[in-house]
Amino acid sequence: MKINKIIFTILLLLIAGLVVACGSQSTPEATAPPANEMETMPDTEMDTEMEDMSDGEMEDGEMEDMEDGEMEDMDMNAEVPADLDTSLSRPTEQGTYQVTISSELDPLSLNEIHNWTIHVATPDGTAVTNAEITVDGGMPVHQHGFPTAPQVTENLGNGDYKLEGVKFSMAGWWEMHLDIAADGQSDSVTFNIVLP
Ligand SMILES: [Cu+2]
Repeated sequence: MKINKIIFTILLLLIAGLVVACGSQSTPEATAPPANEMETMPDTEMDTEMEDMSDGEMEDGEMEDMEDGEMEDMDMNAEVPADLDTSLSRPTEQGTYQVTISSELDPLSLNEIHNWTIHVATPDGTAVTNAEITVDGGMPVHQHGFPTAPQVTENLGNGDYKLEGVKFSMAGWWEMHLDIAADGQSDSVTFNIVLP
């Protein structure tokens, strides 16, 4: 814990230095005491900071500790749009397919690698049994991707496909984006998943 606090303080000093170096705008944030800086920082500066962390100044473990401790005042759910559609069954963007996803890990929890099943059907409900599916995603507010590289590894038949290696490393809003191709057609769909 002591080490984490030292690292946290160093980070705050770095950020303060960055703010001074970046400019002459004397915003209230720039002169705020460090203790309040995390809360009062505008989103753009926060993003910069998160990226800096992921560039290696902090290891994953330390990041988690921070979420548990010093950063606990940051409500990740405040970043989730109020009208976000979190349905796990959605039509693709062009309406080519109806796609339903379900997690083997239920309820979802942080930092557990787990699998999902993807079901692909036509709009009238006929299973699409020969789809090629690629997956990516991440946290749109933080502009970072998945911490793992989830892949469809198995065609289970009846329009079901096994998606392996999903991990959510932070609370908040994640997007899971699927590109689906079959019979010379392709379409995509994005699911919104909120981790508590
Ligand atoms: Cu994030």
